[in-house]
Amino acid sequence: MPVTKIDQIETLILDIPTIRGHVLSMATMRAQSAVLVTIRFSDGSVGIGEGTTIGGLSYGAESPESIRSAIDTYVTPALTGWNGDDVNGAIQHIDRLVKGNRIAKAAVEIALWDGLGKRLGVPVAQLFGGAVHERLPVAWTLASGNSETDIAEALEMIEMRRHNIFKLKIGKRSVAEDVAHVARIKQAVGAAASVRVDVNTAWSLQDARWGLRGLQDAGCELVEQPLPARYRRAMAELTAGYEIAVMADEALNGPEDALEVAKARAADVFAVKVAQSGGLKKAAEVIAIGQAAGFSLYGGTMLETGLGTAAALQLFATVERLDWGTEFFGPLLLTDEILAEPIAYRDFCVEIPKGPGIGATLDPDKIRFFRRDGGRTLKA
Ligand code: MUC
Ligand code: MG
Repeated sequence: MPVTKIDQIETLILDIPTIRGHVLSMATMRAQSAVLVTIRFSDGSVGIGEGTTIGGLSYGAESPESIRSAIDTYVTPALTGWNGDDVNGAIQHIDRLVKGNRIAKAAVEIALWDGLGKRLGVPVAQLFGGAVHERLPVAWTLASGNSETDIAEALEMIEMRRHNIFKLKIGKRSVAEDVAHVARIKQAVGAAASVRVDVNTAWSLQDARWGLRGLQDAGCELVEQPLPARYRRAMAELTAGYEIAVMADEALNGPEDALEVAKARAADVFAVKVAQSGGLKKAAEVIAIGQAAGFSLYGGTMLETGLGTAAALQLFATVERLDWGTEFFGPLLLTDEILAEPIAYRDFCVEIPKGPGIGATLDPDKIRFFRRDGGRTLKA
């Protein structure tokens, strides 16, 4: 049988507005910019992938523009002509040539798995040993910047049976104001919902000591990345010092970080993100390290569109225990859907897409409309 080669790797940036301002400690998002990767193989098959970050360069070292440029300038020339079925070989080859740039690598790797799954006629979950879940619990992030708006949004989500896990974005205001905001929301939703917070590294250790005490008294169950990513000892102090669960997010950039966080006991929970890990394979390694070290797991998002969300769902469907559920709500934060068939959300869960590859098909009109370098002709 002839080898199926990688013929072409195309990238483009999509800018899709969010349904409301998404107020985070380091940026307010009004749109999400996703790098869409399309790989064309010599047998005519096609794989798609996505790389996103949050708030330009305010979240991490990669931006939509750098993701696209890393792929076009360095990854594409190295992979053109490579055996498309040799996903592991391709990942290892790129790892030798390109340092860092995990989101760029993840976007390409997802497209490789998607192409392979489609050629074999199986979902990507099958390539990772098979799905053990058909649906997963899914959180929603309350980040309007206003307590009353957040409460109304939360109550509506519970009523719709769409979400009963809420992650509140804090860290922009004073610790006392943030704790009061969280307490009001927890009081409004009561036992009907789990309330957690994400500080996105905004606190000092001193802030965090007051913050964690106040949050746990308010009934908040978990605090995500209160301190900067490199403060492992301080994160370990918080983890050991309070009942509220501490989750690592920005601290986890791939398996090597996972090992260091595990050794330092610098969290109770791993927020595992496909993009931040460097792809599905590396995310599976982060998961394995977390499991082996006795950490709880959570499926994290970089607010991907339906495409990246479908890819993440393929992997997380194979994970036995996700004690803290997932936050794969990215497509719901956007004003428009780019998949021909949207991912389904019901009964507080997200459903794992079926079909070969990552189980996602793009709507070409929407891609034309939202692409940065053209389009905008679609009549809604
Ligand atoms: C983050 O830091 O976890 C995930 C959900 C959300 O609202 O923002 C992201 C980023
Ligand atoms: Mg986070």
